[in-house]
Amino acid sequence: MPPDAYAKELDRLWEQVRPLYTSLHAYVRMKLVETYGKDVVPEKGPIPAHLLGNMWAQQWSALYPLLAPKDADPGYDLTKILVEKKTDARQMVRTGEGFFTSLGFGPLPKSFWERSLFTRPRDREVVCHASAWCIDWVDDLRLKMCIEINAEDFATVHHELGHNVYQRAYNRQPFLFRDSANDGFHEAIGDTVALSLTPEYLVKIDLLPKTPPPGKEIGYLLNLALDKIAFLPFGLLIDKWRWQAFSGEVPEARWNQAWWDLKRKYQGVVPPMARTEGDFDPGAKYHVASGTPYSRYFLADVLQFQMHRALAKTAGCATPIHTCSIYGNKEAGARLIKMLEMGQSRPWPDALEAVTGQRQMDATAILDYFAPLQKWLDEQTKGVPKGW
Ligand code: X8Z
Ligand code: ZN
Repeated sequence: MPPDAYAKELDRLWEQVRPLYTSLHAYVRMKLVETYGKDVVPEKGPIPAHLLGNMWAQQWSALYPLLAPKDADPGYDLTKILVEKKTDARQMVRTGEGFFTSLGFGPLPKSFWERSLFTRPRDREVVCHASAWCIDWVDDLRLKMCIEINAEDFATVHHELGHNVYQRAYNRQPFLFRDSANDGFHEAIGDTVALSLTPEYLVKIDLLPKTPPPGKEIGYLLNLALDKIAFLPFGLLIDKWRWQAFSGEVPEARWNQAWWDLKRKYQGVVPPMARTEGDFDPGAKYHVASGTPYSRYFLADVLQFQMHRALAKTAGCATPIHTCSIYGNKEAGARLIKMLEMGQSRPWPDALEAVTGQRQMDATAILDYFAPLQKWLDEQTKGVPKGW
């Protein structure tokens, strides 16, 4: 795909989901106005980024307790459950592994358990940003992550194991094909599986005593949207900024300004205090400092819902897709494994087709998934300004 067509493709997908993001933004802003007052949070303007509960304002689920619908909260807190059960880092990874083996993946090799880093070492500095490795390009799989016992890291463990199982699945391809179909695929696999960490699944693995009563889906969806929908414009703008900087379209003397211009335009957030070119705020993001491409995560956000929708169907799930879990379903697993084994040996539309039957990336699965939430958000924000 030529570079300009790629940029256009990202914009096309963003336009599909922008209305949902705008609704979520309006609801969050309304609640923040209630909490902090309109002198702090403008009723019609962008949200001060420091109020969103995340250093980069990229995922907002830390705000969930403040935003939770009174009558539709699922009534469980996965972080609390994990802590109360005295789960340790290794057990979090074992649980993640258990999901993948339930789909038909082989267990992780012994060397994985010996050579991975699961906790922050006390005696030295390490890069704690989670990453998954295949050191010998065959099966020396490793995870490097300073796992904390909470719901966010529980999902991240699945994200990372998605990389590891992909790496192993394509290890019989010729060397040059040992990578994902496109960048987005590598980032999407573990997240696709993590969309199956439903309350019903948590009951099955004894993390939750019983499923929440019916009618509590809005809280579940809102919590997830605060991560997955809030993330979309962030996932989009990092590379937009990088392309502007690297092409020279924006001179170095305006790099920080350009960063905040994009944050305002796409995310509708502003810095809490005046910034200057003496600040280099993009550099606070791991991927900018390390030179890791980022629109892959935007694509992954789209792809994971598209794949989840298709795999849930393969698994015969007939209820709304946010209630579907593919845990234990070998048919869905086989379909996924077949695609992973292709590695980069085929053009990515072939890989996408193998799982979803579609040759185009398509954000309508996000809209399907969050349809009940979209309706609820619109009711909550009736008469409340939207946009910034
Ligand atoms: O960097 C990651 C993974 C490792 S590939 C933990 N993610 C992005 C981030 O943290 O900014 C996952 C979600 C987005
Ligand atoms: Zn990743």
